Amino acid sequence: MIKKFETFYRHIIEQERKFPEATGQLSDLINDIALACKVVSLEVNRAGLIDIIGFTGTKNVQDEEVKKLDVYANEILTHAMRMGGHTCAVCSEEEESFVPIDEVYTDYSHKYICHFDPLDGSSNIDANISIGTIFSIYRRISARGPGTIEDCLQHGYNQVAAGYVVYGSSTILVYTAGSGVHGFTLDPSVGEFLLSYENMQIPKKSKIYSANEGNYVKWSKGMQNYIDYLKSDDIKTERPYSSRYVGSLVADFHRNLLYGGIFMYPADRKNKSGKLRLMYEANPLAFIAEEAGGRATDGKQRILDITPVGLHQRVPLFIGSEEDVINAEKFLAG
Ligand code: P6P
Repeated sequence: MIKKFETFYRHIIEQERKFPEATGQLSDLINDIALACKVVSLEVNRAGLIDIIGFTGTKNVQDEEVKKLDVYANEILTHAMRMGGHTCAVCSEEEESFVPIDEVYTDYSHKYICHFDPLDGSSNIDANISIGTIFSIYRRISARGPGTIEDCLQHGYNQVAAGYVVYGSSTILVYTAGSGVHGFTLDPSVGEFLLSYENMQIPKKSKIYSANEGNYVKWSKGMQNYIDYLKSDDIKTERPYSSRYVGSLVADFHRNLLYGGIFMYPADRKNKSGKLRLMYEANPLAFIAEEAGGRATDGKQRILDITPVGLHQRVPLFIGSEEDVINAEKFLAG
């Protein structure tokens, strides 16, 4: 079968043409993010050579050591959003609060909000393990001017687009704007993201589970029972499953999207709300997972239905193959 030779830009424009009322601003915004991620990819791939690996000596709002590449990625993405003219505010995992954006260009309505985790999995940077950028786009609620906290704290089901870029053996961008999930591989020789996965669908059932079993003793009995179930012998239900855990959400999610799998970061007796953040990790990946025929909940509730109360709110996350997530929920309720 001849594969389409389609750039990300062309794909976005094709999608836009399906909506006659579209002004092209969302297309511009998504392309601005893709350009920023190409720049980040350059630095991620050069980090070992130009000594920006290592700590800045500062800590972010999560009280985590900030790596130089984190800071760089955050600056690139925030600058791209500020200069792009299509967002009225951006919310970053690296920033305490949202960054309101004054109207740079009067001819744009600055009608979107963007949340992003500029460099997820950054603790893996100097081990040369895949890391990633996650983004999530909403329409603003306020009428005009710089964005407000109400613009930024919307339910995940209001997202108009979401995606991630995984910086690994190759740089791959995966996104959805509500019409399927599509993946693009960066060809560094031409500097373009080229279509490599069209209409991605996550297998309904898998044989892979991803969880940090170092937390086993802190998990609820239901969670422990589920992991024990996955590790026990039963040919009929293709158990035991394989355990795959990179410790970089984007890398684990991307593998499970391609091969099937369930990723779990549950609450535990130390982290009562789990570790991962609702607005710039769980919501964007949940939008993608559902568009790809998968499922994403906090163990009970659909991630996209969770009412946000804070920009850095954490939630337990069960995401991936639909049947596996449903089964996990049964054990958790048990
Ligand atoms: P743990 C990386 O720090 C991250 O936020 C996610 O990318 C990853 O899935 C998770 O934390 C790993 O957490 O506690 O297993 O090291």
